[in-house]
Amino acid sequence: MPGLDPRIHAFFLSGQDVDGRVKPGHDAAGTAGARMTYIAKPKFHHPGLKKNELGYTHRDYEGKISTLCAGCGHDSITASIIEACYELSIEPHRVAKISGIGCSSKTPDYFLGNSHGFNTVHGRMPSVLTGANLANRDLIYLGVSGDGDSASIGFGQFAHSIRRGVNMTYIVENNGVYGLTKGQFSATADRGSKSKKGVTNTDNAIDLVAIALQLGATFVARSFSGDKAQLVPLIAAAIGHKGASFIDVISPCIAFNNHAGSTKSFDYVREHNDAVNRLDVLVGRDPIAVDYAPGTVQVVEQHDGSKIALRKIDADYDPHDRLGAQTFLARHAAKGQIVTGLLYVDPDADDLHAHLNTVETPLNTLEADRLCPGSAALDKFNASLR
Ligand SMILES: Cc1ncc(C[n+]2csc(CCOP(=O)(O)OP(=O)(O)O)c2C)c(N)n1
Ligand code: SF4
Ligand SMILES: [Mg+2]
Repeated sequence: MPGLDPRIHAFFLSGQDVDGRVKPGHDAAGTAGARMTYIAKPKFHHPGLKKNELGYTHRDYEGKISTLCAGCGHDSITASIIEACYELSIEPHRVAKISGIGCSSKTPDYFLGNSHGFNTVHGRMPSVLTGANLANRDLIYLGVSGDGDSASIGFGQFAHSIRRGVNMTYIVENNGVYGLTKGQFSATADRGSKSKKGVTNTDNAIDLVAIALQLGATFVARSFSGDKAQLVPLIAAAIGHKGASFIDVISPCIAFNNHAGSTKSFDYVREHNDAVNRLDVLVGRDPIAVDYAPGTVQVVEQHDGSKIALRKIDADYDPHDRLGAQTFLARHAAKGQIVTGLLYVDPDADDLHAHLNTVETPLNTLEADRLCPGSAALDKFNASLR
């Protein structure tokens, strides 16, 4: 790499990433020929694979081969995102997937390989997503983040993107630790939970679902990476929702937070999971097959015409009552229960573009004279602000 700063050159040659982990395809010394940062999936597949309305198979919604630890909850969320996009027959080129830094933020590399992607600085996914969304409202925005990325360094960014009502599906892959930097407690770790080495967390936890409700998110859900039947339709419904959709997915880190004493382990979540509803999404075609528990059904129509068929498990739970959802969550959290399902939805919500009355045409297709209408228009606008 001629002309490159020698320190940057050394980094590229090194077998370790910025966090000191051995890069995939490297040995620690970074020997020649081992400098591969990702593993592409082979293109061939069985000719009989099922196709969606666009004629695409699941394989068309996949990305590169995951380099996460085998068994990591994040890989199951990747599989659910692939499934939801396949089921919705989304055109991959219409999706922008944006993430921060962390094992969770690496996952957009493992799904939707034919979509737009931007891996931002740690905790800065929401502002980059907001800017992209304002410039081009025609794309489907998928923000993927971690509990460290969103509840610690990116907490302010998370809050403002939600309160502004950015039209996006914001997914936090929540394992209660900084997985990528080897398992420090994150801000979502419950007070009293124990690290792998037995250290007790003495700080209070941030509940991102409670915060999202308080900040005015218009679609709020919690799920578990191990519950694909619940998670796939939740993601599909969130994508169909116009406004800020937030899904907190408990996603156990098998390397650093899957032991007794952790409240984000597979066993703990299975034992304390209290699902309030199950849903199905209908978009002018067969509903996504889900594993329903018995109960009443309520149909919620969204702005794009898609319908959410909500099967209530807790008959008293009303997903249109923001205040009720907040109290319900707090009461269950105090008992150590993890409430999952669609917790709140406002089917008539609008988004940041509606709040700001922005132009409907994406900026990259707006004619030059409309993009820059000249100094007279600027003078008039400035005068209106005085
Ligand atoms: C500005 C900045 N600060 C700190 C780091 C170090 N760092 C990398 S990932 C990470 C935490 C990741 O945790 P989380 O978002 O929960 O993702 P996980 O790995 O658990 O999926 C930290 C602190 C960084 N890369 N950049
Ligand atoms: S360290 Fe934890 S979060 Fe990261 S890939 Fe491994 S299991 Fe997943
Ligand atoms: Mg984490």
